[in-house]
Amino acid sequence: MADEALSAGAVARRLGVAVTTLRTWHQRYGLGPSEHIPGHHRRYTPADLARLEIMRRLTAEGVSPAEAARWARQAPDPMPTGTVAESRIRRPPGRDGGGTIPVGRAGPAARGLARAAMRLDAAAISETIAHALAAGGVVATWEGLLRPVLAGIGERHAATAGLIEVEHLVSRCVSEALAAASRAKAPTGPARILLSCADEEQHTLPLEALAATLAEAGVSYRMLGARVPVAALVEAVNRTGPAAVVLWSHTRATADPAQLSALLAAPRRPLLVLAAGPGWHADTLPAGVVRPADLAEAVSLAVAVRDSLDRSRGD
Ligand code: B12
Repeated sequence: MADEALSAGAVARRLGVAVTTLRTWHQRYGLGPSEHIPGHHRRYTPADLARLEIMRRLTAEGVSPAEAARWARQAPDPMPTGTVAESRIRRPPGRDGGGTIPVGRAGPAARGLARAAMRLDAAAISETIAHALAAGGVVATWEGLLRPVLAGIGERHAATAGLIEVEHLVSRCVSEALAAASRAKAPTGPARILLSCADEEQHTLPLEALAATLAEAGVSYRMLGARVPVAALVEAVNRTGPAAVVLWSHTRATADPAQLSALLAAPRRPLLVLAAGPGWHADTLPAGVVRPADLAEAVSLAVAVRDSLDRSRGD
């Protein structure tokens, strides 16, 4: 049993609820961890987890916490699969908008985040992201947690035209978490990398993930953010002389290669111009523009340019 017992943080991530919610359910309704090894924090057993899962599902359906806790405490120990009780509890939830966000083969944290997103539970969304960032860093959090959930939201939206409120709330929580991670590691020194979205491009999250990864790697950058008209982008390049510019386009509609040509023709032409994002098409890019395949490649290219500049200046 000891091997399967979980900490409060692990249970919170699995269920997609905040740790403070677990604490409340423990203190008010007695749904706490039952395993106690002397000298250690109490741990949640599979039976505790099954009860909390019932609590979460019923409260999400609008049942009052006190009533939900009464049902949860009565659950058999642990609940057998396929029983009438289980099928009642596992029916599609009501208050959390119905259905789920597909996350493919992503792990329990991504499933927890997807559930928290469907409930519009901002505290749990933020806590899950912050925990992943602290535990695994930005690239692992982006690839293993955020990307699957964002892609799943996109998939559900394309199929149902719904979930716009979920998309907006999750986007905001992701932005806040990445900004906090960037601030915590804010590098000093001249910003030699310029990050910008293409004109009319509002998808900023991948660029924000890149910014946070650069901060983590100690690389200074300047972030222009969403919807940058080409004249403004060229103006920024001429005023700041970055070694590399990353121009993000998420959709075909914003991927006008003339923006890249304008960068290459700028009086202070950057050493490296990166066309990042699924909007760009390799065969329409001007010669000399590099297209990274993913976040890790974009980061290593930016770091390489920064390093070669430092070497040539003897920093
Ligand atoms: C969140 C979101 C929004 C938010 C963005 C908030 C923000 N601050 O970024 C808001 C609500 C603003 C939004 C608006 C719109 N959206 Co939107 N949005 C999304 C969503 C759900 C996630 C976007 C994201 O961050 N993706 C990140 C990952 C998941 O994307 P990916 O494709 O797997 O990316 C990989 C590659 O790009 C590669 N990569 C290659 N190079 C590099 C370099 C770096 C640095 C990185 C990090 C990665 C990388 O790795 C990435 C993964 O790491 C997507 C769904 C999706 N699948 O992307 C829709 C999606 C992109 N949106 C879509 C649409 C249609 C729109 C709107 C037009 C809706 C509307 N009618 O208004 C507007 C467009 C506004 C505009 N002009 O830009 C469509 C685009 C369809 C298409 N191909 O043309 C999508 C695919 C949803 C869908 N299935 O319909 N959206």
